[in-house]
Amino acid sequence: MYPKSTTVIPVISLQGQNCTGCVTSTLCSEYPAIKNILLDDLLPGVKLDFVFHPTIMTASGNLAMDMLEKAGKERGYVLIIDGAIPAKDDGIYCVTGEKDGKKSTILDEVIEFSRNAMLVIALGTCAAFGGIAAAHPNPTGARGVGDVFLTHEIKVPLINIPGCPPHPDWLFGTITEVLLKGLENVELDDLKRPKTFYGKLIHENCPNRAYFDEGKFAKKLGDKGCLYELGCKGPITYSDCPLRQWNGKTNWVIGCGAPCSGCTQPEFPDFVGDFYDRIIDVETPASLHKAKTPEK
Ligand code: FSX
Repeated sequence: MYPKSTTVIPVISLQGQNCTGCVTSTLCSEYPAIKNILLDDLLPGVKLDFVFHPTIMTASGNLAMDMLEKAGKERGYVLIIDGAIPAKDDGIYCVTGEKDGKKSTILDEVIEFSRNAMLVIALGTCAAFGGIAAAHPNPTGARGVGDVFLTHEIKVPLINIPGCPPHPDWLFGTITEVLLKGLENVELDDLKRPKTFYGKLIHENCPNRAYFDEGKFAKKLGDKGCLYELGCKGPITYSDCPLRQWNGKTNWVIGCGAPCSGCTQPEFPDFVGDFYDRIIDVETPASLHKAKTPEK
């Protein structure tokens, strides 16, 4: 039991088609540490209560399904969904449990448990936009939560926290921002991503930006220079990875000398191009110079 003065916010976590990378990443939160998120107040007097979480709960089978059903009858919980939702063939490609002897699919659960939620968070690019699960030829009809909401006319507030995987701060920082400012005051972009974390292109804060501006491009991994010609998707990708970094600010993808894969974008993975393929239609200083120079 919690002190009477504590506001307890129930959290239900559902998992669809995923690699569990989103959960693994966010459970590695360091500031605050995940043990403090699970056991202590997130803000003074406000506590998250993870009532159903397939990866960390000890209950299984009927006990777990009963807990989910009971939690879903209460109003005002936060529903976190990670992984894509296969919609083809009535969602049969992602069965998460049984209810009254019948298979329960993630599609059924998203529809059922979204309706009483005060906020739905689509965690990870698969949940936000379909991601890897929806890559061509998408045999299961995988979709993001927003698409499912459109089809089933679900009008609950939705925030997308893409990333393959997403940074733990993007999830817990967003929940904290909602609690501090109120949902209506959290600024989202057109893709329902919080601007606090996805407000700028990687390109704008990249430590290699000066190389790009000078037209100095790495020709192979390990070279000094901008990684644009080696397939870096930083010029079209919104996230604060260069500033926030990963694993307790240890490093991040470009800091390790690898190109950004564009994983927070709805075009990922099919339409951002292969990992090491140069994105086209980006104006580099060299192409701008060429465009401005009259042909002889
Ligand atoms: Fe997708 Fe997440 Fe990538 Fe994996 O839940 S966003 S494949 S990190 O696990 O769904």
